Amino acid sequence: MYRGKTVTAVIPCYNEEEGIRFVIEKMPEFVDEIIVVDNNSTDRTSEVAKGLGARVIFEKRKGYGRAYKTGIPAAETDFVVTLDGDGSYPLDEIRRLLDHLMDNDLDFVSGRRFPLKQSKSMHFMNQVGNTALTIVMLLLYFRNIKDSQSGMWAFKSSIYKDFKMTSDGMPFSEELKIEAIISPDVKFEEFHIDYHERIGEVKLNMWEDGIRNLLFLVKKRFFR
Ligand SMILES: Nc1nc2c(ncn2[C@@H]2O[C@H](COP(=O)(O)OP(=O)(O)OP(=O)(O)O)[C@@H](O)[C@H]2O)c(=O)[nH]1
Ligand SMILES: [Mg+2]
Repeated sequence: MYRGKTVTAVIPCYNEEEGIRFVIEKMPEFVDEIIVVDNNSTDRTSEVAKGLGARVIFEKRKGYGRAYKTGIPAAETDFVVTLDGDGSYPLDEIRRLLDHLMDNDLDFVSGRRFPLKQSKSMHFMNQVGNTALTIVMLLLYFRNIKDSQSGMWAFKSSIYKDFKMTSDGMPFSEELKIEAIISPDVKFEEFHIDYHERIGEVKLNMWEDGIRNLLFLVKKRFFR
C-alpha cells in the first residue's frame, strides 16, 4: 500500500533468472503484489520468482506484449507499475513515478530515460534506434513524447480495459503510450528516470525489433 493505494508490479520475463532475483530483492516494501509473467523460460526464472514471493503466471503464447496482456488484467490493485526483469529500471523510481502520478492527479506516467543520466547504460546504436522511433511517433501523433520505447510505467488500473491493445510483441510498449495519449479521458505525462545496463543476456534483436516497431507505428496510425 502506498499513500493509501494498493500497487501491483507486473514484470514480463523470458529467461531472466539472474535479473529477476535482483529486481524482486530490491522491490519496495509498499508494493502489494509482484506478478511475473513467464513465457516458457528455459532457465529458473519462475522458481526464483516464486521463491522470493512473487506470483508467477505462466503464459504459453510468446511475446513481451502477450505477457503484459495477461499480466496487467490479473492485477487487482488501484495502481500498476511495470518494469523489465533485467535490473535496467531502478526500483527506487517506482516511488517517484507513483508520487508524480498522485501529486498531479494523472492517470498514466511513463518513465522517460532520455537524456540518459549515464550514457553507458544503453548501447549507442540502441540510443539511435530509440531516437528514430520516438521521432516517427512524434511525427505521426503530434505529441511531445521523448521516449516511445520505455518499459517502465505507472498507471491507474481502471484505465487499461479501454485500451485497444493489438500487439503481442515489443511494439506493445509504444502502442500502450499511443492508446494513453489518444484517449481524451487519460491524463498522460512522461517523467525522467534513471536507467542501467541490463543484467543477463541480451535478447533484443536491434534491427529486427527496430524495424518491426517502426512498421507497427505506421500500421497503427493509418490502418487501425
Ligand atoms: N514473458 C515474456 N517476457 C519477455 C519476452 N520478451 C522479452 N521479455 C521480457 O521483457 C522485458 C524487456 O525485454 P528486454 O529483452 O529487456 O528488452 P529491452 O529492454 O528492449 O532490451 P535490453 O536493452 O537488452 O534490456 C524483459 O524482462 C524480458 O525478459 C517474451 O517473449 N515473453
Ligand atoms: Mg530490458
